[in-house]
Amino acid sequence: MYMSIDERAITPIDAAEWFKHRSYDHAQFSDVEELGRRKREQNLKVSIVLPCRNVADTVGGIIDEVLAVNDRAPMGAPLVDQILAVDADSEDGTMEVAARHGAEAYSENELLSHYGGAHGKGDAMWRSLSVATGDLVMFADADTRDFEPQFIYGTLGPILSVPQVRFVKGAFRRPFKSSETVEQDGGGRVTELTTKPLFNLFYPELTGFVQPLAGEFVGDRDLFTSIPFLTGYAVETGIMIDVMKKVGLGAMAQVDLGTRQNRHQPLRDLSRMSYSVVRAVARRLREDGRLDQAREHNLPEQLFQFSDYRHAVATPDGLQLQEYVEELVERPPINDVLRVG
Ligand SMILES: Nc1nc2c(ncn2[C@@H]2O[C@H](COP(=O)(O)OP(=O)(O)OP(=O)(O)O)[C@@H](O)[C@H]2O)c(=O)[nH]1
Ligand SMILES: [Mg+2]
Repeated sequence: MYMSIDERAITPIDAAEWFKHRSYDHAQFSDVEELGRRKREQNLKVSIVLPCRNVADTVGGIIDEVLAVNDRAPMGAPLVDQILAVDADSEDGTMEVAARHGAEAYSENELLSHYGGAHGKGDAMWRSLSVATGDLVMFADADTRDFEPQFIYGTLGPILSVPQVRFVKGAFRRPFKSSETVEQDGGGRVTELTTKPLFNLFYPELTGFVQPLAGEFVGDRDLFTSIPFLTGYAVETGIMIDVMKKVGLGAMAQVDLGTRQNRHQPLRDLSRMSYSVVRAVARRLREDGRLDQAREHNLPEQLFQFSDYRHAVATPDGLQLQEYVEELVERPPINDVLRVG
């Protein structure tokens, strides 16, 4: 039990400060033997959860990669002790593939079944906590084509090596591949167009995260079991906000995992995904009484006029936090102006 999670001093730190001290690179943790020893010293077990919906073509390779990393760890100290695939009753044979490659495969609907049928990705992740036994729980999307070993050791690296760190989010470049071209950073459109602008406005502490919606992250089981989970695609947004409230930004980290290519959904499907993110943020704001405040114009005027836009990005030279000054001025109805003249 991490007794200190609730009591841990929550020191509010600025996103730029945080970015400097809590951004890591997977290469810092490539000594898998050393990482395995650290894990053994701390007597920690690790579960990895793969939420799956029609990923028969990718999930097997990901499980193989996890097992290959385990083979590089010291005898008796694998990095990952339990591999869980939590499947949306996919019709493409995902469950069978996952089980054949060595995962414990569950239907999301059979876990905590008294809650009825599962509501999307977030619900599957939440239900997986009822069967995840590790002290640390790592999540990873199961639709990644180029799943590399560093996705495992890179994500686990900071949490196994830096005592203050209790939550680690993956960061990466996301190319956008169309039939003819590859645009190096064209992926992650919901993140760029919805999450980052919303965080800039309402949760500036979180603006240092390059991929706040990444499905690759790890945290203490005690942490994940003590926060609510939003269902569907709202889950990552909710976790970011709730983890920050629970353990503070200083206990969160990000790690550059390189490049990640996954399936791209059509733009019109992203609109709904975007809406999930907006709803997650609105829900938290309402709970904190901040939506009403905004309506009463109690937010500082300055926020509406001058606002630095912080943009965390992964580049060929590593992670960077760029800052732009965005001025938003409201002109009065021009009738009012012209009438005066
Ligand atoms: N169990 C379960 N898994 C899901 C569900 N929806 C999505 N997933 C899985 O969750 C992971 C991420 O879902 P995606 O739909 O790829 O979402 P995304 O990666 O944010 O979106 P893209 O950028 O379009 O890939 C994948 O492994 C999916 O198979 C669901 O309803 N239930
Ligand atoms: Mg995906």
